[in-house]
Amino acid sequence: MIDDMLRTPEAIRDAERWTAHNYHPLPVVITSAEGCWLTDVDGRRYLDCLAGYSALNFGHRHPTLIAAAHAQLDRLTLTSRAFVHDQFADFCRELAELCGKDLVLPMNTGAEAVETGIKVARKWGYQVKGVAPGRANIVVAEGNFHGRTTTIVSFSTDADARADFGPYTPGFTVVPYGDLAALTAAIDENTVAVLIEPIQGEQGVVVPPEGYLPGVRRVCTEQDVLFIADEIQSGLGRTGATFACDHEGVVPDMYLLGKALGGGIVPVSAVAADADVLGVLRPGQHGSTFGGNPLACAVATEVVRLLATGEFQRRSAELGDRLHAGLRSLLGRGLVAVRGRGLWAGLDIDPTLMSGREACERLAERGVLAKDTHGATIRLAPPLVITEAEIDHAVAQLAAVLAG
Ligand code: IF1
Repeated sequence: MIDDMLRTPEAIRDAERWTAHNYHPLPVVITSAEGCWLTDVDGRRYLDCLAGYSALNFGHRHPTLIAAAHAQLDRLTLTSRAFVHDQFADFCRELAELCGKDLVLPMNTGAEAVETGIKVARKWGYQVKGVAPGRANIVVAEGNFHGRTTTIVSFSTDADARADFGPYTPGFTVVPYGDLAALTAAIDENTVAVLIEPIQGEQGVVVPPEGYLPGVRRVCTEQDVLFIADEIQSGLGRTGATFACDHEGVVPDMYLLGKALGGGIVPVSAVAADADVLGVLRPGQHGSTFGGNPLACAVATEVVRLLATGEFQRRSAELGDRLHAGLRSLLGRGLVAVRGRGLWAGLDIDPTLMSGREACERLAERGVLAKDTHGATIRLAPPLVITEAEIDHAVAQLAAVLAG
């Protein structure tokens, strides 16, 4: 009887009827959100510990970002890059300064930033490094996740992400993540770049061994190879620093950014690099209808200004310590491993207890939303506006789920 009164089942049926089934979402239907809290169509509230896969670092509908969006909506939303607009320079300059780079190329989705990075690295390889035409190679890592385009899945090691999408794009060499010797051995005269996540997200928030990132930096410098850091998920405050690379004092040749850059309001991604790299592009060689549009720039400029204060990075570091201490207390009490940095954690649940999916379903029943990655691994990535009490609440609900 009670079920018939709930709006959730019908809303899920409707959604499933009219969409491709490329996701298996949790059975929750969200209708509103603020900060870290979501409300579903039946009035139930949830603490968001996924944050849109790190696209909601500033929480749902951060007032500064919403205000910037509203103001721009009432002025100008799209011009295409055929013309300039008055929000463009501020966004590119302020993001370039945040990254310590000369130039920014704005796109929309993370995959577009990754594809842009691949194209620029190849062109740089031919025109600057002198790699033989058509021979450019990029070294990538096992367990990578860089998006869903056919070129990107060509070098994926995840069968679900890659199977039956061939023929695949050549020009990529896969090496074990965290293995500097293997990466070094894979570099030859045709290598134009190394493309890695400083922390692997979808693989389960895998932090590489101390010294790996500085090693990649050194080898790329020595071999005249571009170090491309995919900070689309790890960047913009998530790990307790502006970029995950910052923890080891590493500056890549190219930052790939996305997700939180759009403030959880509009898709905004970007490539940031110096002129000797991004300068290889000439008019007509790359572009995007919506890339760098006025609404995106207005929101993303405010995102950059929020990050420029360092407040969110500090929160992520300090509250991340509290989160990880709480999670480590569950080792041996249902958790077999905890990984991560700042307000970003990958948890391996004892597979004899339950799957990651089941854990997330039980967490949802207790009003906490999280997402499994593979098998018995779940990730926690709450908005960086979460409070100590909310962190303690999330850990307590996880403890209760694991205790059965
Ligand atoms: C899905 C997770 C997956 C990314 C990194 C580029 C992109 C992503 C490091 C592409 C996107 C999203 C995509 C979404 C689920 C989520 C994800 F890792 F975040 F959990 F899939 F692995 N680089 N990650 O994490 O950015 O084109 O999506 O804007 O596709 O299921 P995008």
